[in-house]
Amino acid sequence: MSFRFDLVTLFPGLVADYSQYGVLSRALRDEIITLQSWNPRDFSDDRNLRVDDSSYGGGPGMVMKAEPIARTLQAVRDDSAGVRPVIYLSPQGRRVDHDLIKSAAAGEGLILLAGRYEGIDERLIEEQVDEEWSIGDFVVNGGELPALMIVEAVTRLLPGALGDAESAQQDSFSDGLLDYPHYTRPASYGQRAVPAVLMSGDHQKIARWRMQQALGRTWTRRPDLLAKRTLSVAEQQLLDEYIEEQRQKGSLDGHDGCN
Ligand code: 9WO
Repeated sequence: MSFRFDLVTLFPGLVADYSQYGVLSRALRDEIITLQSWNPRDFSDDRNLRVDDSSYGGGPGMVMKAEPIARTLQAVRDDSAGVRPVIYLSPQGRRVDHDLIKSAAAGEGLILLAGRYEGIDERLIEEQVDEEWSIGDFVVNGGELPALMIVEAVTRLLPGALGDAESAQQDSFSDGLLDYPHYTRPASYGQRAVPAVLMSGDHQKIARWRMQQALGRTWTRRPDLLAKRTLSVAEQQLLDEYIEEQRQKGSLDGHDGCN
C-alpha cells in the first residue's frame, strides 16, 4: 500500500520538479509513495481565477480565500478513500521533529496545505485544518518547501524507500542522537588525517567510536536531546570517556553539557 501525499499548492510545477530527484523519484518509481498536487486556482469560481483578496482590517499583502481551498480539499477527499490529516505548514505551527515524522509515517498519508501571500483565511484553517506544523522559527515565501521537507522526511522512513534500511536507522534522531562524523578519500586533506580507528578494519572498534562520537556530539551541541534519552551503562561509559578526553585536550571551554 503506497503512502499517499496530496499537496495543495499554487505552484504544482515546483513540486513536480523537486520530485524528479533522489529519494522521492525512486519512491515514486517503486510505488512506495504517491504524490499529487492540487491547485486552488483550478477551483476558483472567479473569472480571473483569483484565489486571494485584500486583508480585512488593512495591512500589507494579500490573504488566500477560504472557498477555493475548501473546494480543493473536497476534491482531494472525493479522489481518495481513507481519512488523512490536513496539515497546514506555517510558522505558527507545532515544531516538527523526528517523533512527529515517525508518527506520520505510520499512517496512510498526509494532505499538506502550502500557503502563499500573507496566509490563509483563518476560518478555513479552523474548519479544515487538523494540525499546523512548523519546520522552524522563520518565514519563507510559501509553504511548499516546508511541505516537501515533510514529504522527504516521511518517505525516508518508509520501508524500501532508502534501499538500505540500515541508513534510515543510522539517521540522526532515529536513535535520538546527532550523527557521527563521516570521512572519505583522500586519507590526508591538508593537515588533517582520517581518525586512525576508521582505517583499522576493526568493525567493533569502529562501531564503538561512532557511537562515542554521536554521544559526544550530542552532549556538546544538543544537550537538550541527550536529556530526553536514557543512556545504557555502556553508552554512559563511552560518554564519560569522551568528556574526559575533551577535558584533557582543554577543549571544554566552560561547557558542562548535562553530565
Ligand atoms: C507574508 C507576509 C507579507 C507581508 C507582511 C507579513 C507577512 N507574513 C507573511 C507570511 O507569514 N507568509 C506565509 C508564507 C504564510 C503561510 C505560508 N508561508 C510560509 C510558511 N512562510 N513560511 C512558512 C513556514 C512553514 C513551516 N515552517 C516554517 C515556515
